[in-house]
Order: sequence, then structure tokens, then C-alpha cells
Amino acid sequence: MARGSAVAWAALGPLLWGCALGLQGGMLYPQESPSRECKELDGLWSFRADFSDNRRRGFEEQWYRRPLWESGPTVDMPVPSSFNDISQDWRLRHFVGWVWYEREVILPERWTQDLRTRVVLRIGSAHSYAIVWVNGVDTLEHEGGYLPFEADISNLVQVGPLPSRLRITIAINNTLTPTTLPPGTIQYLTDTSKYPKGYFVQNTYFDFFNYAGLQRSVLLYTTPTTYIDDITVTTSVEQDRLVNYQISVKGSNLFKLEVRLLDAENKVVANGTGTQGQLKVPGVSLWWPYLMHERPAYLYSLEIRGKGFDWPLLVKDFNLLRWLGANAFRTSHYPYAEEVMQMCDRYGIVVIDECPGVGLALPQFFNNVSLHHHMQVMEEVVRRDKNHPAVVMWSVANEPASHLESAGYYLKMVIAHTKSLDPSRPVTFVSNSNYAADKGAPYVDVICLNSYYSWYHDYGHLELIQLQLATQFENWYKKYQKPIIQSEYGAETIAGFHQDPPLMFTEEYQKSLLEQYHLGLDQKRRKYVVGELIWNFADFMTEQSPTRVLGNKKGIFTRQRQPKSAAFLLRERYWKIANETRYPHSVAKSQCLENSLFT
Ligand code: GCB
Repeated sequence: MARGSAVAWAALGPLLWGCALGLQGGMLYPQESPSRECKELDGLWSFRADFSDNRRRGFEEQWYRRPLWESGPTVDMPVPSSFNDISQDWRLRHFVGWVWYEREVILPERWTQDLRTRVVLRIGSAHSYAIVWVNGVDTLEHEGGYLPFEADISNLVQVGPLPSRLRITIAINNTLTPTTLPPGTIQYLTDTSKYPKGYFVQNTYFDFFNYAGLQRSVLLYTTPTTYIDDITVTTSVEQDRLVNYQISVKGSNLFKLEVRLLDAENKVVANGTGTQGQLKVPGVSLWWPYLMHERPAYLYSLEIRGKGFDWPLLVKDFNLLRWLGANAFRTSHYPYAEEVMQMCDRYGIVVIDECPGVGLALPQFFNNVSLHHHMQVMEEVVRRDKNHPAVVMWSVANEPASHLESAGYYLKMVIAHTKSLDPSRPVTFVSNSNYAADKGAPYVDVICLNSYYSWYHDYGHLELIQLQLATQFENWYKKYQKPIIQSEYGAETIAGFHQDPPLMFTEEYQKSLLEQYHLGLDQKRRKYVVGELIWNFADFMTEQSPTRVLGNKKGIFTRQRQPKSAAFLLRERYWKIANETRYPHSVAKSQCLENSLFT
């Protein structure tokens, strides 16, 4: 066990215990402009997983001090991507511990010589704990995947006449512990008749594969030394169609800010000056979701100044959403790449923006360290996504064990904190509808419910769905009197499996199950049920288990984005609803579906 503990620490790595809440600075999406240049570092990086018993050889031998190839063999690793699926080595697919990435970059001379230029290293996400060195100097640490982080590295690159060559080394640990988000546990199997010495497994409590690595873009960008660090835009439509802006400038007090609001045709419709103010927009065009207005997704721009992510796949997915007549999804179960959020703004797709609070299944996961970290993560999500018109709600978790006493306080605190970060948007968490004694529901604005009638129980009894669904809705509405979204429902379906009368796992069963749900949803749709999201958009990878056939197959599209029969059923339904409600602006009903872009 002594050895076990050493491995536990190794797998865990250093964690930021007890750091203060409150984020330093903003997290604007890097965009080229007359005053900012970007240099993408996507492409092939050198890579090594630390397979040593304690997983700490990299630290003991200080691999960051010299080029990675000098301390042992490396392989090519594409960035952005998850390291798990790239090689044929099964040990890498299931690896738990530290992996090392390295890339050399040659910087433009101006970046290293011009002291009025700030050089920033930005990592789109690193799942889940990352340490970054630049030329061997410890530069940055970050806890939590799926969100960007960055460091000003000007003082490391502007140190003399010549250092235009940079070596960036990033060590990433994918271990999930009771205090990470999502949480997990490391279990040591000590029966030496069955397991070798020191054998451990990573347990998780959620239903997707724990892909890891540099899954979004890494880039360098510049700003002037006096620069806009953050922008917050809020709008009000009740009175005078006002756009309120607040701009944080760093580096100097000597600056002048001019603010221009441009419409979709690039015509200036309002002007302002200074770090905060209000712009009046006469005859404003509001941002409406797809199918809810003759001109949906109207965007203004305010001028003041990833990718496992894959553009072709992303555009294909948005085309599929349009084809279906869907206009919403939830980022289940973590924030998606920033480029996905931008597409939602442009395509009129409403987003419930969910943080990686998934797998909160055990009582010991609701501890103070986790709470603190969870609040910090919500700050990072809101900081990153607050200015997206497509984001209509924050979701702080998916199916936490919210019937537990300790979960009540925990959820109350995370929800209150999120509301204080952004009072303009509702907050929810997604409940397992079985948790009738839900301790968190009193604090949310909207109740989101997941249920799997005739799937995880009463197998095959499709005839029970309408009754069970009606009972679910009535019980929850009676108790909380809040709008409800059916946030998951669906059936595992292997494309090409057919059976009539329907049997589980066939395309016919998925269709029939959805049909029964739709009959039940239609009973409540005009009352308090304000949205429906099927589970799931496309099949996705999970850990292997007896209930998963090469991953979760509840997609209405395959992983290759081909439709199963249910996709046509949903298409008919969504377009019918769209045609019924087009465009009664006062009624915010959306037909939605869950997404598994997993970028
Ligand atoms: C759920 C979870 C989701 C799973 C789904 C399922 O309730 O929220 O992560 O993938 O059920 O298919 O079992």
C-alpha cells in the first residue's frame, strides 16, 4: 500500500489546494486585428507518456529542461487531438497519469525585440491538470479541462538580442480524483492472486470516454502593452433597447477608448467612448433562434478595438442541425470549443452552457475543496462565454446525486455563485428524474429532467412511457412550479439493426420510443414543458462495459454522421413544431436536441 500511495500521488499530481476564488483577468477569444497578431501552434508536437511505475520520471529527470527527444523516445502527436485514439498502442488509449507534449516555435523578430508588444501563450484546453514550461521555465499551471488558460510570456521571449526560438513543454495529467471536475477515484487492486503489484484503475461515474490531451488549439498572440483585457456586454430589451458595455484595460491609465456598434451590414448604429457606457439602438434587430424569426441569429459587432476540434465536422454538424429543424442544444457535459459557441451565435442555435460537473455521484465528492473548485470553474465558463447571445442558460452540473443532504448545500452555493456572476441568465442543473427528493431543485430557475422510460427499466414496455412521463411531469411541477425541460430521453440503437415489432437496440425501437415520448411531451408542451432535448445527437465513445456496444449508441446519427431512422422522425416533428410556432415572438418554445460534438 505504501507503493500504492506513491502511485496515487503520482497519478494525481500537484493540485491547487485552497486557492482564492476570483479570476485574474479576462479571457477574450484571440482575434487578429491591427493591434493583435496570432500564431497558431496546431500541428505535430513531440509526445511521450510517462509509463514509469510512479509516473513521475518526467519530474525526477526534469524532462522540461532540455528538448524532449534528449530524455528518451518521442512520438508525433497532432494538436488539437486526444492522445488516446491516435496510436495503435492500447496502453496509451487507457493511460492514466502524466503525458508530455513539446513544440519548438520560431517567433517573428518584432515579437522578441519590440518592448511595446506583449506576447501571450494561450492553451484552448488541457484535460485535466497542466503544467507549462517555456524554454524550461515554469510558466503556468491550470486545473480543469475544457476551458482556456493563458500566460503573458513577454519577459521570457524578450530577454536579449536573439532568442527567437521558443521551446514549449506541457505536462498534462488526466487523473480524475474526488476533487476534480468531473470527479473520479483511483482504485488499487491489491489481491496479488489476480493483479500485479501496484495495479490500479481509474473509476469514473459518467458516460463518456475520458479523452485527454491538448484537445483544442494552442496559440501565441500579441497585444500592445496597454491592452483590452476583458469586455462584458449585457443588453436590455424592455425599455430602450440598450447595450451596456464594460471594458477593462490593463497596462496604463493613459488611453482613449472608442466604441462602435455595427449592424450585420457593417453600418455604424451607435457610438460611445470610455470604459463603460450604454448604447441606444433604435429599431433594433434582436437575436432570435433558428426558425423563430424570419431573420434569425442577427448579430451586431462591437468594435473596440481546437480543436480534437475539427472544422469540417463542425460545419457538418451545424448543417445537420438545420436539416433537422433543431434550434438548441446543451453542451453535455462540459463547455465546448469557443468556435462552436461562435457558430451557435451565427446559426441561431440556443445553448444551455454546461460545465464539467458530471459524475458527482458519491457523497465524498460534495466536499469543500470540490465546491471551491466548482465555483472557480463556473467563473471560468461565465468569463469565457458571457458575451455569446446564443447562451441562454448556465447548467452547473449533470445528474449530481442531488437527493443527498450534502448535495443541497453544495448545489445551492454553486447556483448562487453563478447567479452572482451573471444575474442576466437563468441557472439550472440537470436532474435525474428519479431523484424526487431533489435537494437542489428549489434553487434553480428551470428544472431539467433526464429519464429513460422503457430503456433502463421496464425494458421493451413502450406502452408505459406516456403514463410514466405524465407522472414525472405532474409530480415535479406540483412540487416546484417551475418551467421544465425534458433534457434527455432516448434508446441505444445500432444502425442497421431492424426488427418489427420493435426490439431493443433496433432502429424501430428507437423510433417507437421517441414517438411515445413525443405523445407525452405534446400533452404538456403548451403548459409548463418548455423544451425537449433528445439523447443524443450522434453516437459517442464511452468506457467499455456490458451495457455499451463500442460506445453510447443513442445517437440519431452515427459517429460518422449518417442518419438512423429516428433522425427522419425527429426532422418531421421539429419542422412541424417550427411551422406551428413560426414566428410568435412572445412564446419562447424551442425544440432541441442533445449534442455530442465532444470537442
Ligand atoms: C444520462 C447521462 C448521460 C448518459 C445517458 C445514457 O442520464 O446524463 O451522460 O450518456 O444517461 O445514455 O445513459
